Amino acid sequence: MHVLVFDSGVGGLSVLEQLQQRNPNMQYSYLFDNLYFPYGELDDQQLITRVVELLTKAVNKFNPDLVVVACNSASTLSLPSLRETLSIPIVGVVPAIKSAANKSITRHFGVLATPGTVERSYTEQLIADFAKDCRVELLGSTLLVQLAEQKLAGESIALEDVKQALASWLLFDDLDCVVLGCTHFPLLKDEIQQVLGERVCLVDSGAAIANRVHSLLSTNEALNLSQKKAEAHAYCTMHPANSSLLKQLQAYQLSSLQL
Ligand code: DGN
Repeated sequence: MHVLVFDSGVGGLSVLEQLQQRNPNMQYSYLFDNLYFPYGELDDQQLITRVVELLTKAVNKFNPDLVVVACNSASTLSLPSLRETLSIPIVGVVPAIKSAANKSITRHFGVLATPGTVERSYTEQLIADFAKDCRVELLGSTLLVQLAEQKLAGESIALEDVKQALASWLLFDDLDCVVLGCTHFPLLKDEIQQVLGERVCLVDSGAAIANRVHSLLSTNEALNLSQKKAEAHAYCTMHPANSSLLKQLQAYQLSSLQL
């Protein structure tokens, strides 16, 4: 079984890690579209066109059994077009609002995502469907996405910058849950927790996605018979200029693709 995991940057590696833990016998390819990064700032039509075109070409090239769109910004917009165009299962990653609504005791929680994701009607609908009785704070931050990329590249990041990004939430004393609605943000879990304090529970979609992929693919006998842990290979759409990032990605034998 071959799973193609896709994001605009390296944030989706947080999802890949959960997938590998839950489904160790699958083969993974990780594709990130750094040529168009960051997705959180593209306009809607641009983003749909780019994601559908790129994933159509990638599916033709890699022939995966399933695609995980490990990007909330892309998933909240392009899943219907992707499912219309591609004939294999597409699993999207969207903000874990239902899970936060189930967990929040104060009925006051936050959704931390990219500026694109917090403005989407998809997110509004998730709140209407699952968190009608909650007060929900929405915060879109490109700074946090950049800090996560920096951290993954092995560069040091200032806690003060994380604090600045979350400043408006520090005024709330009853916020008890925060949805990490961008796959970059689990990479900053420790810093976000430190700034918001231990009373705030951080919720992401990684484990739920890993379970979903397991239930979609585990009916296949090949998966159950295979014992070998497959490696993950990473592909990008533009050779990264950042040498520390390249070093961090060495384990994935990164190569750039002309798709
Ligand atoms: N990791 C992406 C997400 O989950 O929305 C966003 C990264 C970006 O392109 N800004």
